[in-house]
Amino acid sequence: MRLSAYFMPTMKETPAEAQIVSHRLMLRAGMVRQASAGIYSWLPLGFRVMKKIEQIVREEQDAAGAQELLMPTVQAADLWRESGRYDDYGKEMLRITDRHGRDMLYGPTNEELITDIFRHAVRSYRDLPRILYHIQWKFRDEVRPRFGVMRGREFLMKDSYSFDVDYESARKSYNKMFVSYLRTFARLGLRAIPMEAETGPIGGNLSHEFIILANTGETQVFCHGDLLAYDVLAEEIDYAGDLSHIVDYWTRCYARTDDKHEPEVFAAEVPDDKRVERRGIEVGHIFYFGSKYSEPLDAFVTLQDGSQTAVHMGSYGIGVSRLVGAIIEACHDDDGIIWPESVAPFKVGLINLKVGNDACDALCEQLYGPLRNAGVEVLYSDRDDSPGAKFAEMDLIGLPWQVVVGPRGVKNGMVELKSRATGERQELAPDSAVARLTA
Ligand code: 5CA
Repeated sequence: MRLSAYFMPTMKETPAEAQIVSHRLMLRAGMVRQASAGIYSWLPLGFRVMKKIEQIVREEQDAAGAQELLMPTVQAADLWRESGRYDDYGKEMLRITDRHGRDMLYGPTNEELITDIFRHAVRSYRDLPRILYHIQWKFRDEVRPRFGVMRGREFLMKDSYSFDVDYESARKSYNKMFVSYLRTFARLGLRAIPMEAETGPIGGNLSHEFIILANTGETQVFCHGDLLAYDVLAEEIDYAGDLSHIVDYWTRCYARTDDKHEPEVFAAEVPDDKRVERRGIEVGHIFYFGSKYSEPLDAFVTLQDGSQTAVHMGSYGIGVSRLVGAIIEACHDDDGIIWPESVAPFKVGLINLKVGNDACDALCEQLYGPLRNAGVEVLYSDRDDSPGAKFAEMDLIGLPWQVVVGPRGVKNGMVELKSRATGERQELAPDSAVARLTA
């Protein structure tokens, strides 16, 4: 993509309304624009990042055996009356009346709708277990939407739902999602720690929040420091096998959000020098709630002996749009964003320091073409701006690699390759730079 043709409305000033760094950087980098309180338009740069996150979430859900479908955003109120949540949900639910006077709502979550799909389709234990998921916009009329996309009113969530015949089987589904969440967040470049958590309006008695540590997080968390060193990607995962040893490993140390925190237990279980008390951002939340929805909504299956049982269910959420902000909270410096390569909107920023200089222009084209042909996503800074402005802009938007082409280097047939994360610079021949970036 040539920057001269790209829609990326960056800002030099720091927007006054943004209180936290991720919000400031997202506005400055031209990733989002507020449409109204807690509701955002995603501009091309931000949208690219969100799509990459979505794809990693999808790949890890699929690997765990979950199947993707798509439910609508607008739901009928009657279904929520059946579960009893229509009134319970309170003012957070956006209620809508259609032209026929029917009560509708913009879904804040989908337990009722998925249970409705399931009860009409499945009658026998033979059709279980199943895990279904979708990636869809939600609306919650939060009292205080804030911090940009971190606590929005409209936000993109991946929500999965599991259906099993009994607790043992449901626990296996829960474990699959638990492990797939660990892998998902690690692939996004994040260290997310599963913590015992309250279940709130979703319900049930078994639940973990996946938390990344950040000073701007909204939750106070307490955990054992050893959890910060675990590496899940090093492990071979067999989703068909028993995953309980991995879940046990990740849950044997103290890790709780403030709702579940017990200071005496924390003090007794965790040595002084290992106690971590920090703020955290909730990027995922998983729940097992048994028959909380299947019973009132009449989602029963017939077992082998002919008896009927309400299906055991769980639900599993990831805040896809929140993750864009959360990753920035975890990955930035004073100059701007530092994208992990897996979610970067482009891998390479190609900087032409002297647009209009024949040798510089030609060398840039000589890099731009082969990189693109090799499938590398390149943003080519081809506008006639000052070098300082170009460097600042590239650092702000945080692409992992910068290739700098200037008149001095061109004379010697060299370009400069800079890593945004480490700041390390290297002089290379253009071919070597291409080879390095396509390796
Ligand atoms: N039905 C369950 C799981 S599918 C559910 O709704 N869980 S949740 O309420 O915990 O939301 C799941 C995830 O969505 C959260 O972990 C968080 O990352 C994200 N999320 C929740 N509320 C917001 C919000 N207002 N803005 C942005 N992301 C949010």
